[in-house]
Amino acid sequence: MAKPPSSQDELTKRFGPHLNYNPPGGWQGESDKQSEMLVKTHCCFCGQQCGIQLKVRDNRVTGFEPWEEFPFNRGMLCPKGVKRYLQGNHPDRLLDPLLRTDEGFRTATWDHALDFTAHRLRELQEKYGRDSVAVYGGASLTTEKSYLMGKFARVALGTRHIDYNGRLCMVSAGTAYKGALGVDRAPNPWSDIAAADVLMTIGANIGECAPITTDYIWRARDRGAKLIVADPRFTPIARNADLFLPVRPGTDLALLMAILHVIIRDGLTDREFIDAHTTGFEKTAESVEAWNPRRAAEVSGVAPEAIEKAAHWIGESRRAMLLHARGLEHHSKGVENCEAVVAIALATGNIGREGAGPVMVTGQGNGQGGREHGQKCDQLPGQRSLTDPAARRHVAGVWGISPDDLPGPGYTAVEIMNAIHAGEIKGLLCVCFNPLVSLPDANFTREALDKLEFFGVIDFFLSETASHADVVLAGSLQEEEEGVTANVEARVIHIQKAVDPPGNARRDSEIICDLAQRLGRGQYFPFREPREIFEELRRASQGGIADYYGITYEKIDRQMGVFWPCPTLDHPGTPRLFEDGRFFHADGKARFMSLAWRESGDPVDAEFPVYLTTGRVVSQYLSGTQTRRIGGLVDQYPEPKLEIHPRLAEQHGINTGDPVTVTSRRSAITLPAMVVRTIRPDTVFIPYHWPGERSANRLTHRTLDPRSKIPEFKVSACRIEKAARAGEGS
Ligand SMILES: Nc1nc2c(c(=O)[nH]1)N[C@H]1C(S)=C(S)[C@@H](COP(=O)(O)OP(=O)(O)OC[C@H]3O[C@@H](n4cnc5c(=O)[nH]c(N)nc54)[C@H](O)[C@@H]3O)O[C@H]1N2
Ligand SMILES: Nc1nc2c(c(=O)[nH]1)N[C@H]1C(S)=C(S)[C@@H](COP(=O)(O)OP(=O)(O)OC[C@H]3O[C@@H](n4cnc5c(=O)[nH]c(N)nc54)[C@H](O)[C@@H]3O)O[C@H]1N2
Ligand code: SF4
Ligand SMILES: [Mo]
Repeated sequence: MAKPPSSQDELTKRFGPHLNYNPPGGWQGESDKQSEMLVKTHCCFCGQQCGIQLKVRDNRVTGFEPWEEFPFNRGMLCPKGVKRYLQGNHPDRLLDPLLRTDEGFRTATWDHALDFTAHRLRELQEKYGRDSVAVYGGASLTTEKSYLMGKFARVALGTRHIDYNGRLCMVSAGTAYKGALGVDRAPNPWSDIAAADVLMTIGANIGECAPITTDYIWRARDRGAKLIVADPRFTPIARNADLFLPVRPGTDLALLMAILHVIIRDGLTDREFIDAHTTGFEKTAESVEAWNPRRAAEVSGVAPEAIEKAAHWIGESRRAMLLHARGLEHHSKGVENCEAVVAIALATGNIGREGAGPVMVTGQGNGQGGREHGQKCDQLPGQRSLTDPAARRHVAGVWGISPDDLPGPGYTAVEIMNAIHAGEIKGLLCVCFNPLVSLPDANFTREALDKLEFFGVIDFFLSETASHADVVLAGSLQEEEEGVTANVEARVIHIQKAVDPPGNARRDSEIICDLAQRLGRGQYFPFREPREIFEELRRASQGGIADYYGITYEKIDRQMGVFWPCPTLDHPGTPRLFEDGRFFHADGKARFMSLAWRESGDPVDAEFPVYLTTGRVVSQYLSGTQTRRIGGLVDQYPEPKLEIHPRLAEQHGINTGDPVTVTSRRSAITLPAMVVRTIRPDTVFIPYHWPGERSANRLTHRTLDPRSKIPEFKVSACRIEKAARAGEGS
């Protein structure tokens, strides 16, 4: 079947010029206080999940007010939170299901679209086997919807292939923490950050990507805390750092091993803690023995003196926290990188206390909750393992099926796309995921999508990926369905339904349950309201690691959030993990992992001598489907630019604004240069929020971390040259 092009321009041409939408009447809409209602809920974007009050009038979200009492952000919002309310009534909202015809998409009735979707999925399974269809979920979904996706794949479709976009995000951290500490969660509440004496951020652009966390760091700084920042770019938070470590992309492991080396060499370890609460220290110590600061400096580009200083500040402090995000984790050694951070915290006893701990900064809105209840290819609800017989029995019992009917672990997100490309997987249902923009090696992704015999999408906008679908089911925004999410601290919070979906769009969970019914499995999906899903989820998670049994919507409202684990109704929740010195492994001990250096999957050489790294800017969110449509955000950063250091720019005769062609081993794109002193001279940076010919992911590669299966978004090899004009080279 011929698939249409998916560039943004093409979409605009076909679906109207609404990409830069400013509402009539200004940002706040009209204000008729009489009929207005304020709904206390949360921002739909990043993992901070800031509290916000949405203004609602006539079943429409018309503006917002700060929610000063919500303890996490105390009324503060970043530019995306301020503008998020503009999505609901956006002219691009999908108001009906769309079916592909020979003339392009046509609106269809729900009956027709759902019948067609169920029929095609079953047809493919009958012809090619159950595992010939796969499901993609997403971590912007509420926890109820995430739970439903896992159950839908395994019970309604009976396929083992379900995974989600958090595979591109949190899994290196998750794998490392699960292995070392027995649990995949940031161990500390964010109030601990303000109480730390030494803070180190590693590969985390806090100012732009976790904006509210900046406030916690400033509170620590006000008390005299020291701040260390490790990043190839001098990001906004670095301006106030006491020590900046300009690490070369892909070399954090060398840097961290040397920090641990110095801590051990100089006797800064907490022997008592290590002996009482951990195993494996000697092997880890051995693995870093050769990594003295001089050797690490050669690999990482960070001066030996700076490494010594960082090691001493951390090792001499009883309140050190190490915060890391995707700059550390988007690597083919992303898991080892995180294991090194955890090892430094364990070796110095900086864990399980106020102001002390290794901390992953979760990215997506429900990045935490979305990875706890079964949409990961290897997990069941409650962060249980799909291969654990007891876990299978428990969850199958709650679901009313035999454990023998529960499929085993399936492919991860990139592996699913690889299997589609190879012709092994023939059908895909994609909810809340825009893989054409967000997976590495976008040309490969496009080829794969075009091979699908059936492709269904549930989204509220026609994303670039959705434009390749056979059927697009018009789903709901966060504020159109009640539920819970878990923020960056694992604080479970209550998303309120503010309005109904517009037009004929439907709540995501209704769509999934209706599909299950049409697949002949309706008896397992009797849910009319998210609350009913949550009640089942509580039981399915009971006794698991992420135990939600003691959480109710009412308790969340009373406490302004409940931190899991929360095993009983009278349990207050667990803001800080490991306070009793016990970790989540059977023996109660934390595990040191041995560390070993290896090169990235796409190394620089004479032909591709420059490091390319990719990431974010403050005003855009992920694949940009949402923020590229919001006026006031898109204006702040309307197109991707190439950040380049003056020294490298000069070598190529490049000035700010010049079109530059960036070529990697996969492809080439051309985009304007932005010459800045805030990046290493051997590295260039491109934000990845754009599709098509300006997509950073045309350049990236599909190397995965062997354990977490995360792609290596943070380091590719490239070469650059000044282009005659924009648009060349793609
Ligand atoms: N504005 C905005 N905020 C967001 C998002 C968004 O799209 N836009 N997305 C959310 C999501 S899902 C996520 S995952 C988070 C991501 O949050 P972050 O991980 O903080 O953001 P990134 O820009 O992906 O990368 C962070 C930093 O890593 C650096 N870096 C690159 N390579 C390396 C390396 O090899 N080592 C080290 N140490 N650093 C490196 C980059 O220069 C960058 O400053 O943000 C969340 N918040
Ligand atoms: N080069 C490069 N690539 C990257 C990264 C990078 O740093 N560099 N970062 C990676 C990371 S950390 C992440 S998290 C991924 C994210 O990548 P994606 O998950 O693909 O990004 P999103 O934009 O969140 O895509 C979600 C889609 O779901 C829709 N959606 C949002 N909320 C809902 C909902 O409630 N219901 C429904 N039905 N649909 C919804 C949105 O409209 C959008 O089309 O990108 C990854 N890709
Ligand atoms: S920091 Fe994150 S959750 Fe808070 S307003 Fe900004 S995007 Fe929304
Ligand atoms: Mo992410």
